[in-house]
Amino acid sequence: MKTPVTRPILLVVTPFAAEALAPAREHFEIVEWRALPDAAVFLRERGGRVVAMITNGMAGVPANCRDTLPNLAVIACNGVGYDAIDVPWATARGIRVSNTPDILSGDVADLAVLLALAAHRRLPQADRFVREGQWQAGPFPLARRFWGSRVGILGLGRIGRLIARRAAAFDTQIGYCGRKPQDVPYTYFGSTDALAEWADVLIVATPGGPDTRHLVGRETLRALGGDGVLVNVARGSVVDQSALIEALGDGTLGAAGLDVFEDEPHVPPALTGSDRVVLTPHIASATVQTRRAMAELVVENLTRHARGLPLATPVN
Ligand code: 8YV
Repeated sequence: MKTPVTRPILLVVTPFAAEALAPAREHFEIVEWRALPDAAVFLRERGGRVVAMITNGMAGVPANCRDTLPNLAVIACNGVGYDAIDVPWATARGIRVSNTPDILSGDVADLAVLLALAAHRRLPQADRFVREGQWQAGPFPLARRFWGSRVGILGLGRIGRLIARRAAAFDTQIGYCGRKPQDVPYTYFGSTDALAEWADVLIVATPGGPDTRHLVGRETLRALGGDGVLVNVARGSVVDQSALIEALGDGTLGAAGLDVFEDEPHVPPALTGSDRVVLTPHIASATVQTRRAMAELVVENLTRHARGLPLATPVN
């Protein structure tokens, strides 16, 4: 069989496991966006051959690709959140978009509970206390209890529901806020601030994007209170980070466990230097098993597209 003179290109914008790409090689020539010596030259000379793209919910479609890839037909988002991808723009151009729902929910929920526990019991501070030899000078200060607390979940979607299930095992009461009440045995609150007023710990599990930008602001943090804990495993954009820093600084808020930030990977010194926070580098889905499953699903969506089949997990 003759090989076509030009092969369609799959443009890989964000870091992606090379071994997972094997099934895609049958259909596409793979080009790593970050390895290109000159993106402008690539777009000019080979942009017309790009039919598929892998990106994630933070990077989206690079700005200089929006009008330079006339044959782009599918964008596979390596993540459940696709807030940085302009889906209406893609749909208007007939570009299919997919994401990776469900398979990462358990890991994200695990990390949410881990951060809630670690922020309450001050796990990193206690670890440092032992390592730095401070124990010989006296005991570690008392922390706060997590079990039995009121856990408010902002966004009771697939991930929020798993967080609720896990948190309930700690004999907590569960409240939630979302677009509408659901058929669940948890207490519904009609606003973020009302949920925060009730809750001891507020766990953010809502999608990112313009609709939820700064949903957690100064008032929410004040309502959560000086003994309250904020956990964010969603997107940095959902929390007003300046208000959070201020609230942690003056004791308006007790503590925070954060996996996501407003300007990743940059985390301001006011957070890295704070004794009231537990910080992780956006790792909620970062286990070997889940990242492998995500990569396989991304590639499955691309190969299904190449075969003219419906996508496995379409967004539009
Ligand atoms: C990943 C995520 O860190 O699924 C999401 O929305 O933010 C995370 O799972 C990211 O997408 C990695 O590419």
